[in-house]
Amino acid sequence: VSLQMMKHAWDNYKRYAWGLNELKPISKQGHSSNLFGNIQGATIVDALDTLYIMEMKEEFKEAKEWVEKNLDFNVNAEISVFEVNIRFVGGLLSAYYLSGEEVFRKKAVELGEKLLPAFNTPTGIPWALLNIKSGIGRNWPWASGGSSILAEFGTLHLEFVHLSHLSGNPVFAEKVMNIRKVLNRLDKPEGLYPNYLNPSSGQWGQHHVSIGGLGDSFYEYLLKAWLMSDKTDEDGKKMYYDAVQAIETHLIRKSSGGLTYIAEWKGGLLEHKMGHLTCFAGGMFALGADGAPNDKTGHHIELGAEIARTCHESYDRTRMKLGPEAFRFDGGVEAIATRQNEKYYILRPEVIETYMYMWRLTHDPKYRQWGWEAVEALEKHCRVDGGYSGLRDVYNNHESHDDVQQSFFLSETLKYLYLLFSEDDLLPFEHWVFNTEAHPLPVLHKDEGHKAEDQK
Ligand code: DMJ
Repeated sequence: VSLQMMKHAWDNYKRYAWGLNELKPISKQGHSSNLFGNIQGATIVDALDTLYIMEMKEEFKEAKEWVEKNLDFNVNAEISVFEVNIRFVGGLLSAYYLSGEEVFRKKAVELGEKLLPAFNTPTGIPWALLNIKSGIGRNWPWASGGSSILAEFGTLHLEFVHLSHLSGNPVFAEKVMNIRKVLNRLDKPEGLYPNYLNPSSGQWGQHHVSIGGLGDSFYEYLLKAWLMSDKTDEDGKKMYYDAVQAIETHLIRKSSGGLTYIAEWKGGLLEHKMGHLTCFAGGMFALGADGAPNDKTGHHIELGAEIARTCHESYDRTRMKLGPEAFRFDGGVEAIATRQNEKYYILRPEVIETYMYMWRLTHDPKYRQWGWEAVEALEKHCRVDGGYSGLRDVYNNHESHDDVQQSFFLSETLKYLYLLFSEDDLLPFEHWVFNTEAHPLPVLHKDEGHKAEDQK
């Protein structure tokens, strides 16, 4: 069924927004996000590997032809380094590793080179925003005292290691290893990583800590860097398990109704709120369980299962059976959004992502049932004639559509659903890690040198 969903999402993108970044499924036209500047075709590049995995051969071929003829990085555009890395570099790398088509390798390396000037800061911690023509970078004006964002500069590692691997140019890997070095030199409050770091002074900004937005994929990439290195990256391993220890001590709490959640930390005070984005952590804890120190494997699986259950509750306690952007555990509620501006659902993948990891790692059938509930809800409330749309309020009786079909719906949400209902030997975890946009990258096996490219 996720294949039929993919076809509906793709066909409508193709009909109404071909070559543009995203589709507006209600107004049936293109949607351009300033995250990608003038770079076009986000949905095409994000969807390449999903099309490949689902064996949608015609569509993959059309997408490849578009990339060959039209994907152009010689534009005057200010882009988000993080978004372009996870969607475009990640999408091109996966398309290359899966299909072996040289054009994807070439474009990935070309784009990687365009991103390098972002690292020209006193510390080497990259800027958030970069003009890829002039090479001038800056940070988000709203970020604490000119800081770079942990989840942005901390979510380049996997792709940059592969860029060095595929280009033979060590510069990419050097840039991300230097980020590690800067982080390792700093004192961490209570062992936690603040979301903000100033790239000029090398000092933390505000002491806000989150496993959701602004922090999330930094932690994910520590674990996955270790897994992708065939468990040779001991530094990544240590940083991951130390961070999880601090998160458990300071951020993870249980509600009076028995739901485990991950709160946000602001200078030592907890905000009892969990974002939809934070729900990815259930899958992360389970994926990292195998290497957990001090006999904690079972404990990390259990933690993953608890987070999955809480996030399922956040879906189940809505009218539309799709989860809100953020839910709270205070003021007499549990796993429910209380503020109007936190009640929306924008086709995000994190809860389904966690179901997929939990299913593969435990084979408890409830994860497939929960995934199926999400499919039914998406079909009922998000599917429209012109594609799939996000919702403004998941507690309402009537749908109010936001009119955006996010590119991550095709790269992540539908891919994770497909994997949830596939056999374990499709992209097995021993050989592949998924970047934070669900683009699979091969594990670089110790003894096999450059043979990793051949793994399908
Ligand atoms: C995606 O771009 C990635 O999953 C990212 O890590 C977080 N935000 C979206 C999906 O919600």
